[in-house]
Amino acid sequence: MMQAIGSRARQSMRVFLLLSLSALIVGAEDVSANLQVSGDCNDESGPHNGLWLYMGQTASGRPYYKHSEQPYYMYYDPACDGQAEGRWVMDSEAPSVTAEADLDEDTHCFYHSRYLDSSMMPSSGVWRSYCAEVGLGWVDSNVVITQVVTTTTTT
Ligand SMILES: [Ca+2]
Repeated sequence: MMQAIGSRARQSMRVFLLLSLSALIVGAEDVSANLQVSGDCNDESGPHNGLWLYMGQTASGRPYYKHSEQPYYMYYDPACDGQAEGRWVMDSEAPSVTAEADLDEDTHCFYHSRYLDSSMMPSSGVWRSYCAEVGLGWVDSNVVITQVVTTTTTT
C-alpha cells in the first residue's frame, strides 16, 4: 500500500515537472519569431489570415511584420493620428521605424484592422477588422495569433 502511494506521488511529480517544462517552452516569447494569424473577419478567407514575417522593430521597441503573400503590414502605433490611444494595426502602409507616433504619416487612423492593446507583441483577441473582402463591413474578429516555431535540422 505504501509503495502504491509512493509510486503515484512520483508519477504526479513527473507529470507536474513535464507540465512546468511545457509551460516554460510555450510561454517563452521569441521577439523575432514569425506569426501565424487566423480568425480575421471570423472567416477562413479573412484577408489578414496567414503567415506574417518578422521585419524588425519600430521606434517603440515593438516588432513589426509583413504578410508573406499580401502587401500588408502589422505594427504597433502609439498614436495613429498623433493623439489616439495606442493600438496594434494591420494596414497596407509600411510603418516608419523612426516615427514616435502616426507611423504611416497620414495624420489619420486609417487601417484595415486594429486591436486596442499596448503589449510588446501582437496578441490574440477581438480585433476590429474591415471585411469587405468577405462581403462585410467592420467586424469584431476573434483573431488568434501564434508564434511560428522554426526548428533547425542538421544533416
Ligand atoms: Ca496614421
